[in-house]
Amino acid sequence: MFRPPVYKHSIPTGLSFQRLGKVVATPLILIFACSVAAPQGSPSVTKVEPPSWWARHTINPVRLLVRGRNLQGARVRATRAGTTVSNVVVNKPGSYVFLDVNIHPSAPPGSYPLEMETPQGVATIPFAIGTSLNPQTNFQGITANDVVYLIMPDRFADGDQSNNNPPDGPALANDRKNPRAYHGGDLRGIINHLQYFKELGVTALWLTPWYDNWNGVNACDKPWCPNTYYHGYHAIDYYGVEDRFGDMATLRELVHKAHRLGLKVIQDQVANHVGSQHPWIKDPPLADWFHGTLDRHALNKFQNSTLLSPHANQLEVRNTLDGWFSDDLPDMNQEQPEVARYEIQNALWWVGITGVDAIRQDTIQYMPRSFIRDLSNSLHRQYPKIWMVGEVFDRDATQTAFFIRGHVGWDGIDTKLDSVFDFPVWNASLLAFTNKLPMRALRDQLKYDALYPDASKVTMLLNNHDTPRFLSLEGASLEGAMMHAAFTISVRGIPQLYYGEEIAMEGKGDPDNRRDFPGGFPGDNRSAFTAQGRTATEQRMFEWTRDWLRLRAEHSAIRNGRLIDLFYDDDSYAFARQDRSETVIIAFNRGAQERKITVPVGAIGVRDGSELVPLMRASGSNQVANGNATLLLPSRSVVAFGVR
Ligand SMILES: [Ca+2]
Ligand SMILES: [Ca+2]
Ligand SMILES: [Ca+2]
Repeated sequence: MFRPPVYKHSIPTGLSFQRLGKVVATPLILIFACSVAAPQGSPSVTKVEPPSWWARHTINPVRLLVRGRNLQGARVRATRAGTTVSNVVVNKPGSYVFLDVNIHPSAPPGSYPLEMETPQGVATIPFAIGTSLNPQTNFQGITANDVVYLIMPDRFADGDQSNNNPPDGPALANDRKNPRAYHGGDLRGIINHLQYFKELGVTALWLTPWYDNWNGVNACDKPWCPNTYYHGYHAIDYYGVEDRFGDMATLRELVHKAHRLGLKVIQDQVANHVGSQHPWIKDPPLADWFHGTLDRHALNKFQNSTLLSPHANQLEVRNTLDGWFSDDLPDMNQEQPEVARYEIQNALWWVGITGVDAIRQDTIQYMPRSFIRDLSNSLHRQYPKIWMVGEVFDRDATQTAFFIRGHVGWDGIDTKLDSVFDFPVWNASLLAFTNKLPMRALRDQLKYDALYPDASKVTMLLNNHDTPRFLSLEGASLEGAMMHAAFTISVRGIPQLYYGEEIAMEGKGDPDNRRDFPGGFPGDNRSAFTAQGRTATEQRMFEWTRDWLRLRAEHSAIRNGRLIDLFYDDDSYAFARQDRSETVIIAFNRGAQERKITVPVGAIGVRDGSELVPLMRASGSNQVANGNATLLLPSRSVVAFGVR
């Protein structure tokens, strides 16, 4: 999530809730301003999180958070052999109970209700033991053999109009002319177009969050109102599927059908914050569940580098970790062990219940690094191949590299985070292919790969939902967009595309960069899902993207080979991707004139007498002599060469 406009500052200047020094959080701080002395009624249960778990899980016992009324004095017991209950703690207002459920390894799947008793009565806590999904076909992780495709479900395709008008959704919430309203896209719409992704050649779908969000409309007198949470980043239920997108059965169907086609699915998780309409806001399970309250909290000043610097003062560090991302995004306190436990179980539950292959973690740097490590370790303990990529939205590679698996920071922590988005190289590519930096800037940025334990692990984004689309950048051209795409696909790392870029979609910053995919919605007069429905420009970009993805799929060196610089100046950059079996040379010429460049291929073991042959379209080959090859490069384009 990129930094949104600041809606309002709700705390007076000078009031600060940042904490000085590390606070050792006590497990249960039950201090509430007023204790209710009113007569207590019979207990009731309204929510159980998680609602189910699994036998023989790496987390056992599982800790439940039960929401309800009149829970003071509650005692809880299991009603069925195979489960036992312990460590029951009721919060002071009697609105939440924490408890451990120990699951016997041999307990079969089924319903395991718990019985809760207070002096005023008895209530049932529904709970189930689920059937584990097959690890051969689920939880597969992401590697450089994959290509990720980012989708905003609301903006991609409306496959089920029956979910467009939930009972609590005002009419104003639906408006395809309002870029901040719901447009009707959903999970069924994605299921209906799975073949499109196969045709394009991507292998993994990252959907923006499917947690249930508030169905209402925010009103204000600012230009960004009326607005809705169509994007999914304001969860009101960490265990619910957005009702406008579908339900759990549809989500599981999507993952299952995607897997059958060889497509993986990545869930967008947001552990840093919830939406301001979450029931926790008015009634937090614990006094320190959040950093502050809706009325009294610090705002994040996004001094990201204070997280990196060993010399930062704690006032700034705590603001960056504890400040709210915006006034309406309450910041979770992962240093409260009950919060950390809740969030780690939540991440595991989604993977286990849906079979997703990977997680994209939003705004990850605003959570303690020790929590990122514990989350990563817990995920990998249960699902050895699972993969998590973190959003460290920063153009400084020192910052992004600080958060990736494989090195211990000055703080003694290795986050074990599998991947980070490569915003630094992405930024250099945007600037180079819109002629704002010389082409050698790509090589100059890539040299900072020295900061990563393994630079092949980074996720190389083409664009995302928080950034202007390429064609709406100043200085952009279709040829520039094509070179940017080819670079993203052929440089090291795991490529990540953003829906619509493959059809040369335009769009400035959020929310203009989240336009509807043509043909995905009832009444659309054409469909860009098919060649017949695309404009000539859209078709040209689609074929180009598809062809480069095919090239990547066909050549192991492009996916997993070493990256070796061969040539760089103002208008050209040429590099090799080389593994044990082959060498591929990718050469860019962004200039207006055709040109020849001489590259020292002898230095990478290509022998004199070999020929460099263009891999994508028939044109002349180039003989290697005296360790050099002279490559003919058409203007404003890129050529991939193989060695023969
Ligand atoms: Ca719909
Ligand atoms: Ca909803
Ligand atoms: Ca935070």
